Amino acid sequence: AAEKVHTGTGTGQYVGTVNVGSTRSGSTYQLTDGDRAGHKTYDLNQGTSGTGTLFTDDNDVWGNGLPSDRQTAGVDVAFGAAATWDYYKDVHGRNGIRNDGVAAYSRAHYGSSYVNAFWQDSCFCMTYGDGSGNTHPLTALDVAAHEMSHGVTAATANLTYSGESGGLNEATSDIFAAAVEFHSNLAADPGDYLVGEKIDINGNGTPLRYMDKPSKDGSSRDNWSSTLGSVDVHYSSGPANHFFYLLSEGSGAKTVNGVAYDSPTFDGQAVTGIGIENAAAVWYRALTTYMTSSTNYAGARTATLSAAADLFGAYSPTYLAVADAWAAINVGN
Ligand code: ASN
Ligand code: ZN
Repeated sequence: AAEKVHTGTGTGQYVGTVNVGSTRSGSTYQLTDGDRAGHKTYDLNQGTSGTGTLFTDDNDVWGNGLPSDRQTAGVDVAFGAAATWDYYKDVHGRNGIRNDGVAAYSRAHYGSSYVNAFWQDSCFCMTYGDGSGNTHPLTALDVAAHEMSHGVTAATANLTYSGESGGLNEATSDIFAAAVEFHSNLAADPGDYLVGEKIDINGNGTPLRYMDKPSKDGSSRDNWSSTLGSVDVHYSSGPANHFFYLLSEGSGAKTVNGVAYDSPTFDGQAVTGIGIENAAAVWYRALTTYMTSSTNYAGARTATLSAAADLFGAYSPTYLAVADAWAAINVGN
């Protein structure tokens, strides 16, 4: 019978050296996290279907930080799943993605040079490619949190993945990716309002997305406009990401964990930041209590105002900051 152990350590490419949840089975260890409902991490070995093989190891020391060691990606994604599980449980009292105590599972090494990662409700699992040259895997902490949060959205508001609701679906994943990263407080990957900054997906050191000024990626929108619903959901997420940055940190230039931000606002609307923990609490309650599959940006505004009223009081300073942050992206003016 498998016996739970707590002694696994691993070195990922992005997370550094961390604890990983493993389980001993006979004379080997498995990457099965007994502390988090038995979440399993599999090696797809460049395949694109099934589960491949469960990562196993003979001494419970996993990966070496280099992509040439197959276990390295396993460490990053297992840690990402654990950190995201812990975040939802410890911060929001959510017991797993569906709040039913059941673990999802993770699959690393999907395909060859596959530059993406994805969540699927059909398998209740997330999957990660190895990136360009199989050396820039899409296995960073914020990517794992982003993908798992698609599962949370599907289990709650179930925002339709097109038009404005699709942008809000994408933004929800970016918002909780940032929240998980800050909450995890990893020396190797401190919290920021960038998405995918560890991967070097563009080969020039830039991240995939910027929440303080989404248009820095060349495609995302900074503010709501009547044409927002016609752009890709990874770009119509921009205004909601921008809202979340402004609500967390406020308008004006600011440096957080060594990253400099200067967030523009619509019509110069000033916003007083309430901190990322309060901002995430508002978004989580809005997502799980008020948003529905057809919620658009105007509906997200009323959902977050209702959430802020519940949590902090109607017309409290926090409630008013939420209203100001929406005005700062041209919603509710
Ligand atoms: N990685 C992408 C995402 O989570 C996959 C997709 O386009 N759905 O958004
Ligand atoms: Zn996504």
